[in-house]
Amino acid sequence: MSKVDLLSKGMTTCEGCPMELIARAVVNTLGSDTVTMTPPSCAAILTGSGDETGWGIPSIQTMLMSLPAYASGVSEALKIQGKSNVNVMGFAGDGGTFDIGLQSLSGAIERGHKAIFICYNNEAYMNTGNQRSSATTMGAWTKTTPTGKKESSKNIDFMLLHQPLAYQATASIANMKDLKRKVEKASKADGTSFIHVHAPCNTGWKFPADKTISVAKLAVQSGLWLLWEKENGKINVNQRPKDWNLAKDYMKLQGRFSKITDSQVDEIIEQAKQRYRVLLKLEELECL
Ligand SMILES: Cc1ncc(C[n+]2csc(CCOP(=O)(O)OP(=O)(O)O)c2C)c(N)n1
Ligand code: SF4
Ligand SMILES: [Mg+2]
Repeated sequence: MSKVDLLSKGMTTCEGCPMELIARAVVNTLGSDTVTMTPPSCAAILTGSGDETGWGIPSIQTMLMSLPAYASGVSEALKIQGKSNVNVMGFAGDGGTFDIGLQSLSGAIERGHKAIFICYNNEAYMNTGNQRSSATTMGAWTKTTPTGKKESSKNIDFMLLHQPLAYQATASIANMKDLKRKVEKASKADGTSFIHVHAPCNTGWKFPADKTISVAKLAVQSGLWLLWEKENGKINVNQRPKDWNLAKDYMKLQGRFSKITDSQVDEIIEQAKQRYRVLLKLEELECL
């Protein structure tokens, strides 16, 4: 951990914001030799505009569709300057990662730039008022899914298994030690890293601000959010689901699921079980 907090206190994020918590943990783990960038999103609050920024490190406000292209450029420039000790960290939401920035992310991974991409997944376009993204869970209310989202969330982690990532992981604010360990691994990886962090957003998901960590814990314990990593071609599951039925408690805490149907709940749990079964099979392989 760095000795000083590399993200200012008193940012104008919502009370109980998971994104700010993730950003603080990530930047303080990476340390001051880091350059960061955010796209338009809630994370842009951290980067700020004009003369003010919350980061205690160099930061760039990028466009939504091309943060990974900016990161590629910064990474190559640092390489030319011989600054191999500087981390390049992209910090984007699900909209900027799963949807609008996906092409650029895929290109950066394919070229293998040394950069760490953190996706904090709050499952919607929150900064523009809570519109659905491809990461939104089925059945969830958003401004553009007033009767609940009909489609399943995109499984970006499995999609990226087929891209040449030097390090890949999922993480959660329910297990900060695990998150920080993964960030450290990503900083040492020789190539592109991707860490996908669950970000229960009390404002958009409609639960009390003091329940952010409780909601994150229920997601992990219920198996709706699986913690695993892929390193040197090998998959490791880091935390086993405790009880699939906790998925119902997880959803009951959140107003966004007030219109979800029983069959959608069953389908979501079945999909989570299936993802877990696939992960366990992949874990058996020596190299993927
Ligand atoms: C190309 C482009 N399309 C749309 C927008 C408008 N826009 C700004 S922030 C944002 C939401 C981004 O959502 P996400 O990446 O999930 O981050 P969050 O706001 O949830 O933190 C959108 C759609 C934009 N700035 N650029
Ligand atoms: S909308 Fe959600 S992610 Fe955005 S600042 Fe508020 S709590 Fe954080
Ligand atoms: Mg989002």
